[in-house]
Amino acid sequence: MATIPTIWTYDWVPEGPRGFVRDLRLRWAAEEAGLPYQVRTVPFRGRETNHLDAQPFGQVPFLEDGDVRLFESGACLLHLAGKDERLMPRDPVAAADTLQWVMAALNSIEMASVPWWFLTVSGQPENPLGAWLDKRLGQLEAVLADRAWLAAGRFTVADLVMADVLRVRKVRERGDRPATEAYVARITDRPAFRKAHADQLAHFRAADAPA
Ligand SMILES: N[C@@H](CCC(=O)N[C@@H](CS)C(=O)NCC(=O)O)C(=O)O
Repeated sequence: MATIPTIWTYDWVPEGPRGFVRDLRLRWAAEEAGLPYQVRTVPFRGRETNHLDAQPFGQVPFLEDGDVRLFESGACLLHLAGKDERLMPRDPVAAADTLQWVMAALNSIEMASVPWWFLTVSGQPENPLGAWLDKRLGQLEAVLADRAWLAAGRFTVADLVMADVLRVRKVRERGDRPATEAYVARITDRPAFRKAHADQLAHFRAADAPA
């Protein structure tokens, strides 16, 4: 019997990260592909040690699909994308294009935006990473000014992960980048994103309810 993929997240998180916990990427991908899935949780409290066998950094998300166990949202997304052509085209040229933009989202944009964000929210008056982030965002703006989708001429998992990286409010507010702003607004208006987002908010809200 085929197993239903299980997306693992925390049982609860504080208000701030709600709507941005990366299990949302996996929920969103499954929704886009029409894949059935279930969500299970590990305790947020004690996360440094309580699930290191599944996620060696004590983070979420991680994914179970039959015998496949994966951590890192990018790896989990590529696994899900392998199941459905809507996320990753089967044509090798289009698939390679999609793959490179997934990696660019994680390894060229998020690898600048996350450290910048951490320094910003920790109150650094002069964030030394701002110029680096601005350069990357400006280069991406030039790409998005020319095309509606990052890869393959249509929506792919590359747009999903890039839009998720870019939709962080402080990143969005940084500079005037109309093509990027229109791109993020359009991608996050997809019904699959809206459902995944609403489901994550409901999941954490339910955990606030008194027992
Ligand atoms: N590179 C990892 C990052 C995972 C990550 O940052 N997870 C956050 C939630 S979105 C987390 O678990 N934070 C809690 C912590 O680091 O203690 C991925 O993409 O899966």
